[in-house]
Amino acid sequence: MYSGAAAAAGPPRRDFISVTLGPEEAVGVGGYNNSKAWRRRSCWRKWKQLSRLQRSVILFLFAFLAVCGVISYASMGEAWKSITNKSLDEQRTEQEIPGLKLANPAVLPAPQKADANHGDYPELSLQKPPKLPHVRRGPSNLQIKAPRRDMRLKTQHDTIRAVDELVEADKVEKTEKSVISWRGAVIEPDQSTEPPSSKIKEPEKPSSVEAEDQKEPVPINERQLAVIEAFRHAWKGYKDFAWGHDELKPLSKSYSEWFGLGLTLIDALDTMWILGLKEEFEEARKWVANDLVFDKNVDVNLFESTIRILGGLLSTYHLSGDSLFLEKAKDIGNRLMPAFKTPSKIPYSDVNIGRGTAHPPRWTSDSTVAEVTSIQLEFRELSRLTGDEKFQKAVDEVMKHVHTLSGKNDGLVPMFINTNSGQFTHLGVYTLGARADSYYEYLLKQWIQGGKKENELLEDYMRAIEGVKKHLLQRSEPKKLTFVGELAHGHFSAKMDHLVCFLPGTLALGAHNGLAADHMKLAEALIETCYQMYAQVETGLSPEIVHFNLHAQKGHKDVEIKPADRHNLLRPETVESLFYMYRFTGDKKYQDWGWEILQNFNRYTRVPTGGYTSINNVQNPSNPEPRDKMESFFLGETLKYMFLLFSDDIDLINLDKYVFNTEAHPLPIWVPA
Ligand code: DMJ
Repeated sequence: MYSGAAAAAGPPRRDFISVTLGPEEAVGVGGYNNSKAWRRRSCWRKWKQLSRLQRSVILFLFAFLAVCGVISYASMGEAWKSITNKSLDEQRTEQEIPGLKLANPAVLPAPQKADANHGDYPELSLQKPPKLPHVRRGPSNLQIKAPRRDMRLKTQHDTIRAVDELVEADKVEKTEKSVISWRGAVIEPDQSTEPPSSKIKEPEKPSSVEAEDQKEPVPINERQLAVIEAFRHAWKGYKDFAWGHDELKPLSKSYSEWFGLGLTLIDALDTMWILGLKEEFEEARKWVANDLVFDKNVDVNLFESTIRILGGLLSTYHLSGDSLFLEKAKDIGNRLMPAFKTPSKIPYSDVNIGRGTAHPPRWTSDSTVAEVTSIQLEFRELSRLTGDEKFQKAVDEVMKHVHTLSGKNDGLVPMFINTNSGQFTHLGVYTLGARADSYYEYLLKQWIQGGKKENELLEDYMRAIEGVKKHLLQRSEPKKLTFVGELAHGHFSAKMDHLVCFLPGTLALGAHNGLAADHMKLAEALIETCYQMYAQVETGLSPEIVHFNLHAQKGHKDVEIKPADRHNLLRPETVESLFYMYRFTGDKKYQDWGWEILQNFNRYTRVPTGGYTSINNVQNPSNPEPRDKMESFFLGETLKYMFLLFSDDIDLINLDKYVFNTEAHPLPIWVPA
């Protein structure tokens, strides 16, 4: 296109594109005049000079450009929207664990790069995470530090790879250096948790907050890696031969059923979380989501299913933030409630969770004292989470009733209680072992859980420890080990169950919470005794029951073992107490003792094809007589306490924020210290 005026002035024909009316052309005609009217007139003149075809082409061109403009505006908007949404999604996903469909962000340790020791395990070198902005989400009663998903998962895989390599290279006993670090789950201390109100309220949920006080990560060390390896070996056996069943029979490569509820799997959930075994955890989670059904015509023991199943689900809910576990906990909690429908409100031992009926054992209407007084932490927590008081009311009533009962001996309780009369039965026998043990443990732990306000619980606990000192403490010969015996109708017996070895840990926990300092002294003496129950035995593993020598005899040790008592069920109590003792004193000898015990479990109870087994004879290293059973508490408790014992991270299940139930499932303290 060209301008006729411009052509008359003799400029070269201009290009079609140069239809724009350039100032030089105007200047060429009549000098520079940039007034709006002049420009309008000049444009109009030029427009009129164009042929119809040219005008049509220009109009078409304008129309085309306008349409293009509208279309591209619309698609840019979409693109912008999706960019914005994507970045929000990414932010959200960073606080979730893939595959877990978490209702709330996970709360356990964010594995992080260890700065030191890169040389030995270069593949484990992780970077120090960048500081993330502080984000507070969810209800304020439990503010828990959130892990960083990317770091956590990376370290998990690194951890597992490290374990594999450790096994392959048989480095377990050679390498001293730490390689991976974790930060423990922490409930923010500034937020208190109130007991349930009388109204049913929205479920309490764990919530997360990014760490404000980013501490240097504490590396996972070689001994912890050995625990992870042991756990994976045990899990392999369970997975290969007993998946979804209660217990593994590792020798016959099969399983046994007790309640038919996947007991080992549920007991092990929070251990897997704490050890960082997320792949195993996710697989187990799928089983819980798809296969765990409580609507079954099956009798379960109230105590065992409360401490293992309800406790395991609640703690896993707290650690993972995954509401699936709370839903399952509510379900089993409700199904256990018929147990409390007794004339005395002292619960029956057994409940049919499908039919909603409960009953005592066939031969008696008694329940065991330890059983009816060691379900409180779990039901109280269930009330707090659901806002439904009925759970807490039922178990508090039991404690209040037991508080008032006669038949105690300086705070020591008999072993049985009648569900009709509500009175103790079989009076006159006192033990800290089977049938009474966790009564004492839960007095202290409920007091801690509830924020140290429930004075009757403390009173009963303090009185009972005085009763222990007065009636049950003795010293053995030749080593003068302090031990807790039993009293039967005024006669002292120098018999001590391995179960009693929970006591040093509980005493230490009490002392840590401000109770008498002499409780700590007693704890130190008793844990030495529990260790000797291992060390003085041929396999280095404790029997179920020992008898202590009260009189020195040539060639005799402190510990005597009767043939019926020389089995070992992979129990946790000594390792549990070692964990508390190490946490509160920092004395490395407790870690060393635990390490010896782990090695002896590996030596005498490990089954090559997967799993660990109870043994019949701790006195025969050449044939410990495997029993072909791996108890669920080996994964739920023993290995968990081992891992925690070997950790130097006090925030890995901080004892000012969590209280462990008697099956080693950590539950939050309502008013953390
Ligand atoms: C576990 O089920 C619990 O620790 C309970 O309190 C006692 N018995 C076993 C472990 O020995």
